Amino acid sequence: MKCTVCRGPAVIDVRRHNSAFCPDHFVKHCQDQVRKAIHEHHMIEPADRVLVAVSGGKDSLALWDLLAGLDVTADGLYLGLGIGDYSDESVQHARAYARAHDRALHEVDLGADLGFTIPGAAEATHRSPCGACGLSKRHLFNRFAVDRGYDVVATGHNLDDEAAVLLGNVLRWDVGYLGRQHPVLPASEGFARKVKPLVRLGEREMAAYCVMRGIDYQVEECPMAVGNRHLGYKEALNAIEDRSPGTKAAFVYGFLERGHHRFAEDVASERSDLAPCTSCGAPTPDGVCAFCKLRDRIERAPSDQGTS
Ligand code: Q46
Ligand code: ZN
Ligand code: ZN
Repeated sequence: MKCTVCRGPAVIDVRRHNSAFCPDHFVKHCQDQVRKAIHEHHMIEPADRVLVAVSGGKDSLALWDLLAGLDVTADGLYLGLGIGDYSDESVQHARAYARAHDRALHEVDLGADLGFTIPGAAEATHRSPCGACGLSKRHLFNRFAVDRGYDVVATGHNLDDEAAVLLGNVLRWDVGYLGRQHPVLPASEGFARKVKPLVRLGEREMAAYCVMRGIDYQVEECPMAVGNRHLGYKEALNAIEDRSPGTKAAFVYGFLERGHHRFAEDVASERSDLAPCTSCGAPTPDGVCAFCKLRDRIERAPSDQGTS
């Protein structure tokens, strides 16, 4: 296998691009895809202050590294979810990267700073851990960015993630989620801009990128993900992609080009009907925001569940 660019020995093939790359040109391929995504969707302007949501996994560390390679200086924010050894190890990877590359890493710990953990929240609310986790991440990353003057929150969602979420939304025809599924959510009163610069790169490419750049990352999957719907969609899409390389990209890019605007109008007015949460001040349609309601439910649950 030879590098498509320089004809030197290739170490990875990218079937959807019908290409193979040596290490140097693979890194360049990843940078090109991120640059293209940023440019195409107007994700980041030169003067923006950028906050990367860092989990310690391959995607977020690769994103942080790729942004630096494109001269986008970004700080990181690690959110401690309290998921046992998985969280304990993840934060070590995030800190090690920050130390080695001299980057600022902020940390917020759900247990120490907010009094609950994700397993505790799941138990107290009898709901899936991922529901409480996603809600907490969205709320806390945004709040941190707004409070500290960051313009943009960048997350490591990759092409596989976006394809799996899109498949789930289409299978249920969830038009609200389809209207909000986009690599850029613009800023508005109380919200920083949210961007997904890895939307043109797959999971396998991100793992390979970390290996080639010598980035040590959390290789374990979150134990709470086992058996969730999202993983099932990823497996189904992988089976299709295996037979027809390029299907995931066609699915996601085709939606963004030709489908998204049909659903976006329905949700366009959503953000104009918000008022500050009476408890924390975050914009919400309901008086008290979903995050404060979650915390309230956890606090009311029988003791010994909130911080387990
Ligand atoms: S971290 Fe959180 Fe994921 Fe773990 S609990 Fe679910 S949502 S699976 S990206
Ligand atoms: Zn090459
Ligand atoms: Zn609130």
